[in-house]
Amino acid sequence: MTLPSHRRLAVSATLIAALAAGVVPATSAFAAPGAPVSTPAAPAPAVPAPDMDGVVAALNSAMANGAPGAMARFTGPDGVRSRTVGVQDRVAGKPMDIQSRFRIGSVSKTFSTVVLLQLVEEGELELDTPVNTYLPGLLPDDRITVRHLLTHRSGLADYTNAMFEHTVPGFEAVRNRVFSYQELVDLSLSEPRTTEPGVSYKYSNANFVVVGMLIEKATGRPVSEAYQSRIFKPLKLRKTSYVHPDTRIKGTHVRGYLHPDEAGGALVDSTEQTASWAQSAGAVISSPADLNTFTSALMRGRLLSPATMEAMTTVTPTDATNTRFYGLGLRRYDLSCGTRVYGHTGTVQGFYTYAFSTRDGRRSLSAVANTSNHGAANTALGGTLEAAFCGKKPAASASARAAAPSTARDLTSLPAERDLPERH
Ligand code: REY
Repeated sequence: MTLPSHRRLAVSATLIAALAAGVVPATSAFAAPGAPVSTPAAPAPAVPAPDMDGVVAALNSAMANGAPGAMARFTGPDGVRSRTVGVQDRVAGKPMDIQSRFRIGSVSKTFSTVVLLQLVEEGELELDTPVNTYLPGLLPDDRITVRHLLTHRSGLADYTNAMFEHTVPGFEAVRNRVFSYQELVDLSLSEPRTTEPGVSYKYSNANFVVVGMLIEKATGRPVSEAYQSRIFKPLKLRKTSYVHPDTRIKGTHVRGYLHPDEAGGALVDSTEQTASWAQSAGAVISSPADLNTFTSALMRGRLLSPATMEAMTTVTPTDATNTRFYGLGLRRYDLSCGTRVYGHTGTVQGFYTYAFSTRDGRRSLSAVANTSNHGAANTALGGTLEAAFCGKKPAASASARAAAPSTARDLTSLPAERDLPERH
C-alpha cells in the first residue's frame, strides 16, 4: 500500500516552520519523532547579493541573440527580484510578464525523478534493480537499471535527434501527435544503443520516457496524478500543470517562437503542441515563481528524505569542463565564485528554461527566453546564473550596465510568490 503522497509535509508543521525560519538545519527536517532536532544551525554565511544589472544584461543578450523576450526571477534571503525584457506575444506586442506560464521542457525530468524517488522510498521500486524486473521485456538488455535511466547511462538512444533533425518540419510532424510511451521506446530501440549500461553519460529523452512508464506501472495511475498529488498540490504550485495531450497553455502565458534552421527564416509560433514526444521527459508547464518554489523546496528536503537527496545530488561530470555534472534527474553547475547550484535546463520548441537553486534552498533562480533552436540565445540566458548567484563583480558590473538598455522592467517591489492573483 502506497503511503499518502503528502506524508512528508505532515511530519511536523512546527518543524517545517522552524526550517523555513532557518532555525533547524534542513537535514534534520524529517528525523524520526523524538529524535534530537535541537542542534542550532550555524549562522548562515554571507552570500553575495544578486547582480540584477547582470541578470538584465543576460536577458538582453538572449534578446540580442534572437529571443523576442526573456525573464528571470530570483528568490533569496532578501526576497524576490524579477526582471523582464521584450515581449511574450509578438503579435499582440504584449510585454513579457513574470506571472506567465511557459513550457519548461526537461526541467520536467526533475519532477519525474522526485516522483520516482518517492516510490523508491516507499519500497515500490529499487534504484539498482533492472528496469525489466518492473516492465518485463521492455528493454533489450536486462542489465539496464532504474539508476541508469536517472543518470542517463542506459545507452538508450535519444529518438528526438532523428525526429527533429529538420527542425520545423520535424516539429510540425509531431505538433499534434499523441504517442504512447511504447511508441517512443520503440523509436529509441530502432537506433543502436549508445553505450553499455552504466559505462558513460549520454543525455537521452528515452530514459525519462521509461521513468514515466515505471511511475505509471508502480502507481497504476497516469503520471499527471502523481505530479499533482506528490508535488504540485503539496507545494501549492498553482501555475504548474501536466496537461498532455492537451495542446494549450492555460491562463496568462508566454508564446514560444521556434527558430527555423534556415538563417533569417521567419520564427514559427510553437506555443500550442501536445508535447507528446516528450511527456514525462519534458511536457510540464510552469511559471517562474513556481519553479523557484519547486527547486528550493526540493533542496530544503520537503519532497525527499536526506538519504535520497544525497543520492540525487551525487553527480558525475557531463563534459570536460569539470563545472557541469548530473546526479539523478538533476544537474549541478559549479559557478565561477565556487557556488554550486542544482536544478535542470529545458528546451522545448520556442522555450529555453533554467531552474536552479543552491543546495540549502535559500537562493533560487528561474529564467526563460521564448525561443529555441538558437543556441546563442540559450547560452546568453545561462548568464543569469552567474549574475544571480555570484553577484556583482566590480569589473563586470560596469560593462553589464553599459550593455543593458533602459527598457528592462524592474519588478523588485512585487510581492513574494503566489501573493499575486492569476489574471486570466
Ligand atoms: C528537442 C528538440 C530538444 C528541440 C529536447 N528537449 O530534447 C528536451 C530537453 C525535452 O532536454 C528543438 N531543436 C528546439 C531542434 C534541433 O529541433 N534540430 O531547439 O526547439 O529539454
